[in-house]
Amino acid sequence: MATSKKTSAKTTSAKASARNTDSAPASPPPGGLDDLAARQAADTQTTSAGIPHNANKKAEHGLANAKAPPEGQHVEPPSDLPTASSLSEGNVSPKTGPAVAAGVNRTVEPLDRVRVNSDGERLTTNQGVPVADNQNSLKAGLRGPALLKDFILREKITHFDHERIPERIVHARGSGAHGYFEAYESLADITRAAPFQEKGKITPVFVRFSTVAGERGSKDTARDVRGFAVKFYTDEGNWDLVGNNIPVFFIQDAMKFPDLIHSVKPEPHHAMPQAASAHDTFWDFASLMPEIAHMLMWVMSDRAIPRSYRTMQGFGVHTFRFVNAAGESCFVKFHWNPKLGTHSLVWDEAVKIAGADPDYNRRDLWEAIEAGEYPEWELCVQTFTEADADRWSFDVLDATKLVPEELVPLRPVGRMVLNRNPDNFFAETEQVAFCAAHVVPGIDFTNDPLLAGRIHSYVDTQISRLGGPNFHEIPINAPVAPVHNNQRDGMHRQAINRGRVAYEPNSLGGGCPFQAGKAGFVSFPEPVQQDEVRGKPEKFAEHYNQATLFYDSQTPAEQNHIIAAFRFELSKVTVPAIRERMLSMLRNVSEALAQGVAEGLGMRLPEPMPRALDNPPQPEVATSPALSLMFRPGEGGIRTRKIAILVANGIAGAPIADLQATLLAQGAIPRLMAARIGPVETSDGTPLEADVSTENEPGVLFDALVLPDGDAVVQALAADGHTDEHIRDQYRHGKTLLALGASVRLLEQAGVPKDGSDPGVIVLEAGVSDWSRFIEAVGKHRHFERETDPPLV
Ligand code: HDE
Repeated sequence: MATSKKTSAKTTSAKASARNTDSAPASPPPGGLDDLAARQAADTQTTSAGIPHNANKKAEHGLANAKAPPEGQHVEPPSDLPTASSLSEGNVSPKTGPAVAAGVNRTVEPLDRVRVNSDGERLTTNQGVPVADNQNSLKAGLRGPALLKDFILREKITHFDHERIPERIVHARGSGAHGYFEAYESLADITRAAPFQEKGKITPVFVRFSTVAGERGSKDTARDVRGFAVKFYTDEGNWDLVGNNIPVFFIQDAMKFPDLIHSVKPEPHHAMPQAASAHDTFWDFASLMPEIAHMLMWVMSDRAIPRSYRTMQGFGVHTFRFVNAAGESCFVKFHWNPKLGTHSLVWDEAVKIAGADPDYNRRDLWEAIEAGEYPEWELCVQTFTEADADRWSFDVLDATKLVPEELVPLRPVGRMVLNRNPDNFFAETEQVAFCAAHVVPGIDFTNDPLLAGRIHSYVDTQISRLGGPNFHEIPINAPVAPVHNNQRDGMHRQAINRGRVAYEPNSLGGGCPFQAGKAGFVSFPEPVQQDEVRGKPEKFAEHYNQATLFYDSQTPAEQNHIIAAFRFELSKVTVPAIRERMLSMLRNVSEALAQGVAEGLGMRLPEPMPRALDNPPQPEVATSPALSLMFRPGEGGIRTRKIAILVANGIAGAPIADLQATLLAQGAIPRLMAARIGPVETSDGTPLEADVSTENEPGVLFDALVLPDGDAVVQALAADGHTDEHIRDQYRHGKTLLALGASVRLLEQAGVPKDGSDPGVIVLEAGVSDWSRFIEAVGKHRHFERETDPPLV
């Protein structure tokens, strides 16, 4: 009797105390009560008692922990009551929904959770209030003053007022797409990174291509390095490979990045020029930074004016580390090779396209994906050991150096396919936040001093661009891997974290979320035992060997383009001393290059620039064919090539229709071009319709040109100045021309040689409809063998 009294007194007291949030009895509450609050107290006590002390504390010290940290202590609570935010979480409404299940974080669920489809829906305000009239503001009388209480107008205008966010400091102009990465094989022996653990493993990706210097609305075809940033949504968190289309960089140390960017951006006093390096401040800086020599070779080459994002390589640039499950590491360099091969524009063409279609590369990417011509790249790695790196004449921590493929061949490890355009440019492409610090278990950094600055910079810049610390919750940035931590609050917080525990270690949350131990990201324990200094390693002082390697590995046409690019850029410099300094630098790269540029500028060659290193080491490799754009012609063929077929009234329609159908069947985009869009009168009654005009899509936007047969047509085209311009541009830019029958006159009029020696100028007799030579010539991309400087036409 006495016992039961005691029990019931304890029960009553437990129930009473469970209704307080600020104190409780000294002894543990009894379990098994039918009272929710008291059960919560009891289960909380049981959970907390399950972690009587911090058993991991001892193991936190010493090297063993660094290599293999233990898993965090955690226990399973007897019910979900201890970790609940409140006892009222079971009261659900259409807004709250049910309580969240264990381990669930909806902020990382697939993007359909935030996608909006307004098909068939009525218009509402942001508060969900149906809008009756979207045409008129609220007024006191039809001709009266507008009223301040028009909350609908004010909400609409206020939102509009804030529709822009700051653009990226660099890489402001960009285009993105979704896709996937597929592993060819398991790389588990060298890395534990999730995308490489098994053959056929698919990892979703989002990719953004960009230019660097121009503002958000600048032209796509500026001479510039292109960003090639890939966000892998891996099972173990996001891995961002934030690379470029050029494998080396301008500078060696993050300390110089703001200087580099200030020099290339529009000059601060008058904000000119836009998206261009051809001005004093860039070349002033460049000519004082000899480590830039190698990168200058790449950006003055046609690599800096790609034909398409689909036809450019990508590179991780820095040396990274692969780390396997046993903690063993090797160095790794990443390469993306496009299936379509590497193809570029030529400068005169890039300049004209900038006016005709500033969205040239963006449009190309969008259209290819819409057409089901999914862009594809092969991911290749170069892996090597610390001992290999020590032997080489250059330092693998120096981002102005590459590892020649002759030293370490490329190993293909998977492919990336871009198969989905974004639903909304702003929500996805603009708000995506790449970060060089986003690595996953199995990928680690090296001590590259440029990379170190990047590990800091990206998060920092996003905090102001995207308005606070929670930009990782913007749907495009959220990982597909679960996210559980104690980071809380801040601007624009989306996640509603349950419960009262926001710290670790804890016992009240059963220890959760607990540290993953060696299943988590374990930094490679690179030994560091040196003095704290500001300085560069000795090998960083060699500035020219790889610039020479690059120049010497180019085909003659590519070398000529490099000379012409330097000539153009330096001719825009207004201070002769800067030109002179640049020429003296070029003499250390190649006498032929320096001589060519000097001639183009009407200058004498100055003395070579004094070198930072008196006795430079012998390079391992003198030429590397892989550095030429011509090395990777790709699959060839004419898929997605744009071909203009000129038409005019009076044309024989049948051969044109046949040619168009043949080209289309092979994946090209043949378009009928006339002075005006609309139906064309054909001599044989075949229905033809011009869908593009010489005015709305100038010829420079096409990869090839077809001139039609027929006296009347040729006469009409000969009388239109656009025809001449189109033919000349095609010829000058190395593109393929096909003249049918009488249209050979148009070639003559434009001054194009048609002696049969140029495989890209094809003349077919009237009535001949064998298109194979034309198709083969278009597949070659360009016919540089016809090039002269200055151009013939
Ligand atoms: Fe970047 N870079 N970078 N960079 N970078 C940015 O981050 C920075 C460097 C690259 O499509 C910024 O979100 C520093 C090398 C790409 O959104 C910023 C240094 C390489 C993109 C930044 C470098 C890159 C960026 C600007 C020297 C090639 C665009 C906006 C230490 C391996 C990603 C942003 C996208 C963007 C800093 C050098 C590639 C300011 C400090 C080398 C592709 O954080």
